[in-house]
Amino acid sequence: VEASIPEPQREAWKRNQITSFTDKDGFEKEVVRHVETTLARSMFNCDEIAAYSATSLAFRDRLITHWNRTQQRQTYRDTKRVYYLSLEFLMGRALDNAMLNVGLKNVAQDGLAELGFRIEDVVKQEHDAALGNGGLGRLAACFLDSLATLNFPAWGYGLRYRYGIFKQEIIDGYQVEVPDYWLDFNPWEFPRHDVTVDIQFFGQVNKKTVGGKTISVWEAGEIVQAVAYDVPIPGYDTPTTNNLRLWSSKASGGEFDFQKFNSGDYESSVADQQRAETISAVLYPNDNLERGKELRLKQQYFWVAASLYDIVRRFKKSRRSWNEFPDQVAIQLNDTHPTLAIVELQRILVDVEGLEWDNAWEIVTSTFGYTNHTVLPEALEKWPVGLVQHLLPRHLQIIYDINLFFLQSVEKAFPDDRDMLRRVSIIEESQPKMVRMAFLAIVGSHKVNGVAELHSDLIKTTIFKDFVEIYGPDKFTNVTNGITPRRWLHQANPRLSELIASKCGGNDFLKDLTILNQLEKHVEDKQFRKEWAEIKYANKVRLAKHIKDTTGVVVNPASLFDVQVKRIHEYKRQQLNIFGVIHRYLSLKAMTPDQRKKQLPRVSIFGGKAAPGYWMAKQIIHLINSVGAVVNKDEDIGDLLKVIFLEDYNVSKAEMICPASDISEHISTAGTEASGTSNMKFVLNGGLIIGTCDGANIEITREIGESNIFLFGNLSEDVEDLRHAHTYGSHTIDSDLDKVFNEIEKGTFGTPHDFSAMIAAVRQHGDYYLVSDDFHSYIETHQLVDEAYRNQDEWIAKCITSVSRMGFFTSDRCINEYAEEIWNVEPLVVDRH
Ligand code: BZD
Repeated sequence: VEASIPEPQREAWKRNQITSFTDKDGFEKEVVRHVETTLARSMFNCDEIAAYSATSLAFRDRLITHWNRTQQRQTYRDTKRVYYLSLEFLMGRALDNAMLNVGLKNVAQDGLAELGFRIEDVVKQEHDAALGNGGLGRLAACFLDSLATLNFPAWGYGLRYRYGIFKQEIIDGYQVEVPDYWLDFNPWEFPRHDVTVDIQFFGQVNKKTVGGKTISVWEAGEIVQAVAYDVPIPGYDTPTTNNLRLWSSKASGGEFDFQKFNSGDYESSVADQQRAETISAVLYPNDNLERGKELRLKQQYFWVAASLYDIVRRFKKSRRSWNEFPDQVAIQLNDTHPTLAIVELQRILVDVEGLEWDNAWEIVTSTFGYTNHTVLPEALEKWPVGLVQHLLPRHLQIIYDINLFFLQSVEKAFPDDRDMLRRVSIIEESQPKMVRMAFLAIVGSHKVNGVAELHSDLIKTTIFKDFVEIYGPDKFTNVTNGITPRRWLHQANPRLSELIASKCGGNDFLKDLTILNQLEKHVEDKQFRKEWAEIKYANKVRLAKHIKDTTGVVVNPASLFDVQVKRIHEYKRQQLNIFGVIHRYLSLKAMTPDQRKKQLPRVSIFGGKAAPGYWMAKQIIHLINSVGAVVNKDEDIGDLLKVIFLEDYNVSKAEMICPASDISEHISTAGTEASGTSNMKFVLNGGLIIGTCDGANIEITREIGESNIFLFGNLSEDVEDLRHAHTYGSHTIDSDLDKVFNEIEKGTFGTPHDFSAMIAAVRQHGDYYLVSDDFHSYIETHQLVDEAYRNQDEWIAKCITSVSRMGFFTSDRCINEYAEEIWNVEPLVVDRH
């Protein structure tokens, strides 16, 4: 059925075009209408949740209009589009962001006040959309914001998990995971029951001859339906509203298998339905660890196949030749999770569209770009050949052919290096054989990038060294990560944003972050410094209240707030931090009351989730809480030291925590943290950082100046030798760290046995993360932090100077680099009406 309205009837549509509200009265009308009709409630029955729902629906209506127009414009102009494929989008809350991006937060604030609500309370009703683990997922969310703000015709593609990352509860000092069922009421998604794709699994491959040509036909063993759910992504201060399309799985052929149903097998038809829905049921909660689960591979293929079908369907509408595909389509792979897209596109072009292999392969490699986010070997994705064969028989054949042609070309170029073939083969000849997804991603893409300079250099000299020889250095590039200043400054820290605007000629800095450099000429301005300090203090008061409400511990906002919030991982070294805290505690205990009076009060704040199966990470959480339990009630210590573990760290908590930090910790073993992005968030919010020479810390130092950051520890080029020495030489533990261990073993922080593995990792098992090597320098650097903080005036000056030099770290700059160097796409200029 033709869905387009014929010309004569279109007049009526145009006459009735929806106009969205632009002022307070219009907004209030919409809220009341939604409360009374959509929600079927009234002023006698309207709580904050209802106010949140109605406000969201009012803004959602507004977004839809812009969203539809954006899609029409992009279809009409038909220029090259970018597709960002990510298994994770860690979006956080949408309402506040929508209000700010649309520029009507003040209108909503006034309107809600008249209707009897405080906007801050209303905004807090929203459940975070937590479809991600950490940095990788949040980066994808920042990128969507920048793509829309910069008017790029771009789509995000992901999975609509029924359960996002688990909620963390701390019970008796231990992490307990609780399912995150977030879809109860989600006004920000639109089910597209008409946009579905049948996805097949298992089965076998048959050869068929059609018109003298032999083609492979993949006969399905199982079919699952993908249903699209669309989420509007508003740009800041532009009508461009892009689309994030998330796929949800259900059994194909409707609610039930009617044959089974009619034959009386009702239970098994329901079971089939549930099995299909399992695919998009839950986000895997591991970050930087791959566990090779079949369901994970099913998720990957399900999402990739649905997305490619959609992309190809859109391309085909314009009736261009296949060779134009890379001129119309750029697909970015967020890590190796979507690497099967390379194989799937080759399959579509060869098996379905009948292109020759070489022609198809040229199109495929020109289309894809691959971003690597880690060098940790345990995080590099590999799938057993047998599993791929079983689940995706045709894809395995194609992978073998890709590998064959690739290895042939390598052999030709490096005839004397037999070992090279073994090293670079996409198939690892292990027991069992494995498909190396990163290698497949490199071979199938035209550009590979790392996410910070050091990291991009490291991948070129370590894990991908051979590929640099094979393809030359130009295929490998760096795009240093960035963050969106809209969410991470304007939304998270409205008072600081306003103060900055008052010195930078208005809000333009939110679209061109280099304008922050205008702050520098005000550094000496006493009044400005005072206001700056007041805002920081107010943000600390807000966090102190949250700490009191959630943990019962009272902290003094005048203390130095020292924050480490991120996923718990040995390489991120929260253990180094807590050992340092114990060292501080022991030093304070050893002082006379008079000496103590001269010490600077400090609050050590931790937060972050451990993967449910990561035992050591859970022990670290337990130690932090055990230390807190002792220190926080020690009357000798009082305000001088408090140790806090904040439960359930997530995006919305980060928005409260970042603005409240004086110093934050980014202390990974050198060479392990690809970039880090919270380091940028903290500095942008007027906090200083203590860090190792790792990831983006290095570029942050270059931008803000060495005197504005506290760097410590060994360098990445020394790591290998140190590790070697630990294992093969004599390994002596730092004497201060040894005292810390002895105290733990005395039972000061509870049953010593609970922490024996953490200590053994350093003392007996080679101290892989160099905790002992860096301990002394870490402690010394914290003393420098204390000294620097005593001079508040200078401290504030450092903070202001740092913020003024953070312009580089906007995700807008990143997206422009990707657009120019990898995607070759241009923004679609829009007029505002
Ligand atoms: O990606 C992170 C890196 O560890 C950070 O250094 C970097 O800043 C960000 C963004 O580039 N990687 C992840 O967050 N990785 C994962 O969450 C992940 C998830 C599933 C599987 C493997 C890794």
